[in-house]
Amino acid sequence: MTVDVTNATDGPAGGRRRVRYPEPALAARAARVLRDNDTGAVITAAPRLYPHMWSWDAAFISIGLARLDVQRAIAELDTLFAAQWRNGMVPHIVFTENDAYFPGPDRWGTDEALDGPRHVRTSGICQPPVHAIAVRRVLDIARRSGPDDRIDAERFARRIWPKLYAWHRWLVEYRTPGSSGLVAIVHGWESGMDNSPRWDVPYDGVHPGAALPPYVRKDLRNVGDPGERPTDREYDRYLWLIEEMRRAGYDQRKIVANSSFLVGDVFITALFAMSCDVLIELGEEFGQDTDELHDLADWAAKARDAVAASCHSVSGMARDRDLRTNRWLDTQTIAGFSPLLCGGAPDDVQLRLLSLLDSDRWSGHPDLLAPVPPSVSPMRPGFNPRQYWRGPQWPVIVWLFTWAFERRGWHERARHLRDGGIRLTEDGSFGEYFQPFTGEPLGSTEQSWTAAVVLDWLCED
Ligand code: 2M8
Repeated sequence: MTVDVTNATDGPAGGRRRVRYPEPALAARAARVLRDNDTGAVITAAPRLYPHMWSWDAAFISIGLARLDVQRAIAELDTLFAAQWRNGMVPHIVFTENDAYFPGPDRWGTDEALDGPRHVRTSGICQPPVHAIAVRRVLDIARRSGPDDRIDAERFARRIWPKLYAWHRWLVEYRTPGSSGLVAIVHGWESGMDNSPRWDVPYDGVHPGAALPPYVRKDLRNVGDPGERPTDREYDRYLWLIEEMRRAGYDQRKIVANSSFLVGDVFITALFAMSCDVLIELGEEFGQDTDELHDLADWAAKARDAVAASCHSVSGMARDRDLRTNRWLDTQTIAGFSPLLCGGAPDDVQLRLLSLLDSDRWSGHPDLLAPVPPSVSPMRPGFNPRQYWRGPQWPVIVWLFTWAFERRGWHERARHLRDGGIRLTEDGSFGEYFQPFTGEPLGSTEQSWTAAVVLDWLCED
């Protein structure tokens, strides 16, 4: 589909009666969101709530951008990787000059960190490693769009490959402690699913000290209802973990050894396995060093094994592991389906997961507006259809499943999810997340990554 931005007529977005934009108009609106959120230097994650560049948002955004302008997509990923830390970490936020978000760079205090970049200010943690997937997608789109785009994207893929490898190596060297083989996070924000019930038990072990400097939240100014965002109690814990890291001078070894939160994240581990596969394919194509390709194959195999080993013996759902207490964390969240993303689980487990995903506990719940999985099962006690990662549906997560299912050869399933994703987002609000029963957009509207994945779906061949 050719996207005509002049088709982006203004109209009600997410009002009382849900509008349904036809696909060309929806694509045009999505394109306009990306254009409007472009500061010239970066595309912000959202216009008001998130006025900076976020790591995994930038990856998804580059995929949507590639549908409009391959050069701009490449520039976005180049900007993110220019902020890569010397040890290989890709930071979760690259800050712009805008000070409307808290915690900003002063609170993170990474300027003195030994490994941090010097020319730009960043946060001191990371986010899920989906960047190789984005590079692959940008390259594939560019190859279909014309010879100039193809040449540029191939040069770019070759150039960024060593940076991606260094990023993956960092995750293995610093973030795969202990014997579970799961990639560990030291803050719920690293998972991207900030206040998911996945983290409730480990956060119980985080006790903000009296030394927590006072702070004022800014996020609540930018959402209609504070109930859509994490609570103040949760924020105290988020901020306390930052305090701990600051005191450790952002030294990863110290943080992993001592921080009050250390969890093996099964969803990140599955994404890591898939991203390593993609990096191998790209590396083979562009003649990268065979030792490095072997490393990636080894890391992917170990990550897959770790995901498979985490599966619950009855439900089959994959589990995170609290690495401070050495306990599995049993929660009914979307992360439980991680083996469907990366594969590697025994056939019977995979079949159980597929039928669970289709059941009324998940995508087949009769009251869903769109048949795509919510962040938490609507049948789970504590499911909250409006609050952040505790129930709503997230288009980017749906995109990840469509991408993985397509790659696994499950075309019909991928198409079904993609259609559900369009149904969810066709109101043209590009909500950050959606109330699963009504389709009401929640959190921010004009969220860049939502616009990006919708564009990618709509422009698919
Ligand atoms: C949300 O996270 C930030 C903190 O990183 C926040 O709530 O302030 C999450 O949904 C995260 O996954 C996302 O990358 C970020 C920007 O969209 O917002």
